[in-house]
Amino acid sequence: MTVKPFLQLLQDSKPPTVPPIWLMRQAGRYLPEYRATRETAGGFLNLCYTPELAEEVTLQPIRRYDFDASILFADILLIPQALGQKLWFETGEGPRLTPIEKAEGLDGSDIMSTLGPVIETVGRLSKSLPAHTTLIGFAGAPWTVATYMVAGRGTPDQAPARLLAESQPDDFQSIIDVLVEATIEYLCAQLEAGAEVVQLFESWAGSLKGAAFERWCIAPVAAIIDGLRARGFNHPVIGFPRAADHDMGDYIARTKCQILGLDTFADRKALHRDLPKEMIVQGNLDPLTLVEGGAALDAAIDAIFEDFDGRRFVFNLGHGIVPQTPPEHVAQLVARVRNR
Ligand code: 1CP
Repeated sequence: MTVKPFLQLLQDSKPPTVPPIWLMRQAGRYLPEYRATRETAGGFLNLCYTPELAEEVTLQPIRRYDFDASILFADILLIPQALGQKLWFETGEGPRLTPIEKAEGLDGSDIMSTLGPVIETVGRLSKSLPAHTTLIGFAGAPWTVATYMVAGRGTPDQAPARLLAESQPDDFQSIIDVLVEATIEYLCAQLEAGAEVVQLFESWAGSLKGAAFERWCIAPVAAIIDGLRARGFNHPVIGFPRAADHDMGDYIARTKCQILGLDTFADRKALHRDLPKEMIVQGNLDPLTLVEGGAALDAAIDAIFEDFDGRRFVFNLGHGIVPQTPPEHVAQLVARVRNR
């Protein structure tokens, strides 16, 4: 049996000398081969929904860097589209959706007819990945996905969703409930097709505090993880509540995620001191330090090893790779992590 370093980390009680490494957005525009395949696909959504091309772009960073984990190529906004909301990508501007204020009009009865090709991509990857590479599936966490559904686009402060959640909590809850059910179904299908771990991306956790954080971030993620367990899927889950340092203890206690993703600005020393010592963390190199490269990159990598000394961790960035990242800096990073 080939050892998969990523899954092995979860089995062992002590940290390995070399931690498993993968990077958020490891497939993407910083790679010339990604840009070429995206061109062939004729747009980002076509790329997501064409299994052989989505498989190809997922494999590209694995061929270059031999990461320990591979993340399915798709997007968190495919679920709203599968629920019937109109989704398109404006060139150079990011996603656009027709904004909604309640669940009326969303139809969760047949999401797999839209998401089927993504599941086919997972099945292909589970056969084509190297034997030591772990396949990570994913979905957006409901709050983050809802911020896009309500605003119809990415927003700096998530104001439309926050306002709706405050002023019409029942309507907002109805959207979250539909998302929880759809996400359970989608993740179960990914796991059934061969994903070995799933990550829930809560990119906008930082815009909620206190009771709102409990209700809209923690409770839906806990319901999704419970839902997976109730259906017999006991796979590890990575929770990534970005910019929610203040509430990490509650988040891990209530969601029971196995790995906690830390964003770029997370206070590593404080978290290492305060989190249960068996909790596995993932992160949190600044993506801009990866753009910089050189001695600054080496020093930042070493600081992560020092700060997490004695704890099991997965080496990753604190957020996704940015398009201007020189591919050779990623090679430098992987070599440094593996050969320190
Ligand atoms: O090629 C292109 O021009 C599209 C750029 C792109 C890519 C490469 C988008 C549009 N999505 C993706 C892929 C993607 N998105 C993955 C694939 C796997 C990998 O990591 O390699 C994943 C996991 C995501 C997740 C995602 N999509 C998140 C959560 C993580 C994060 O970055 O915070 C979010 C918020 C999205 C929405 C989205 N999709 C794309 C963009 C540009 C955005 C952000 C929009 C915004 O807020 O302005």
